[in-house]
Amino acid sequence: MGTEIRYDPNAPADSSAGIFGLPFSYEESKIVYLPVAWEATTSYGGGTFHGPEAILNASSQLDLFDLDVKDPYLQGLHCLPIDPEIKRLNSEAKALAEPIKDAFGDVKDNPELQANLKKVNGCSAKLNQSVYDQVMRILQDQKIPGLIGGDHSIPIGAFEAAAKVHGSFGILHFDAHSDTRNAYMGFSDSHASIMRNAANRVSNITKFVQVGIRDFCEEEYEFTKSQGSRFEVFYDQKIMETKLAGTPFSKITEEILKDLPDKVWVSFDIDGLDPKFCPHTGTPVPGGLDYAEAIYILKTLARSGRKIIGFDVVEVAPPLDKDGSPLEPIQASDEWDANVGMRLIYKLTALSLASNGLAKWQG
Ligand SMILES: [Mn+2]
Repeated sequence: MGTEIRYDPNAPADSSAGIFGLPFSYEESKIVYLPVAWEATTSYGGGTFHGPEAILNASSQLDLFDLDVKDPYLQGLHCLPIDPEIKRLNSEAKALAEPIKDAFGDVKDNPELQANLKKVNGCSAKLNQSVYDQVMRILQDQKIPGLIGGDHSIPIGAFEAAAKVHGSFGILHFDAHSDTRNAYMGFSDSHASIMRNAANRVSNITKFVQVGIRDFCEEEYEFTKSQGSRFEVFYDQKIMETKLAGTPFSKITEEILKDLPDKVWVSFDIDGLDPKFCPHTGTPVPGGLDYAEAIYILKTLARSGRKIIGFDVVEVAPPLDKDGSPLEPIQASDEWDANVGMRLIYKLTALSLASNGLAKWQG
């Protein structure tokens, strides 16, 4: 078992190497990341299109030693290239979506906008198919997929592939937003609809546990309630009130995890965290989890005997200049969002491997 390694983790990273400065090929790797540069339907701030590239650039700064899991990188970590065709499709869809967003999705008396909307939804369908195909290949090759967004619309194809390969599973969803809107602004695959689409399209997802939710509309509140025990929402306000009243966070974590099934996909919208960890994300909301709290929940999940079958980290966005290009990181703060994102991805990687028995726990 394991890849024969000729790699010195104590040496500074070679910046020409792959993610986290590592040299592994697809074939040599147990974890394969799929970067998805996509923000066609984002409604507020842009920038998450540049998330994958920013995260890859920041990732060479990481020290590979992990206090929880022994040498996670020894199992091979490989990032697929950012697909130029998806970038092109994103630009096309974004340009078509712009006037629809300007009209707040009101297209009913405007045949031109209706045609645009149809095309945008067609672009999303192509993206979904591409993600499905690539995640299917990763899963069939018995590797664990990790998606790097991009906006939160990107993992639907991955959920569908996971459902085919794994059968039933649950989603542990970190987010400030419920993401259960019905085709927000008419977009069938809005980032604000991902969990509703997952619920409607993927019957094998038997449980949704949502954590950190603090920005949602009545329609979403009613939708999640209408799903009965399939949806369990841990609103940020409830978590914080319970914590402030003196309940230990370990107890809160136990509550969050207790009804998840054996197989779990982690869908992590970075804005589930306190915005101090993601100041440039598209739709920041005050409140949210501390980084250490999120990691504690994930570690407890991985330690519980459940398997993490895959994950996505989405909505990470670097700061942009006036023309919408990412700033050259001239100071550490320019890289902060990507720095947090890549560390979260590495921790999810380590915990996924350990939860599947592919890496050992430390001590
Ligand atoms: Mn989201």
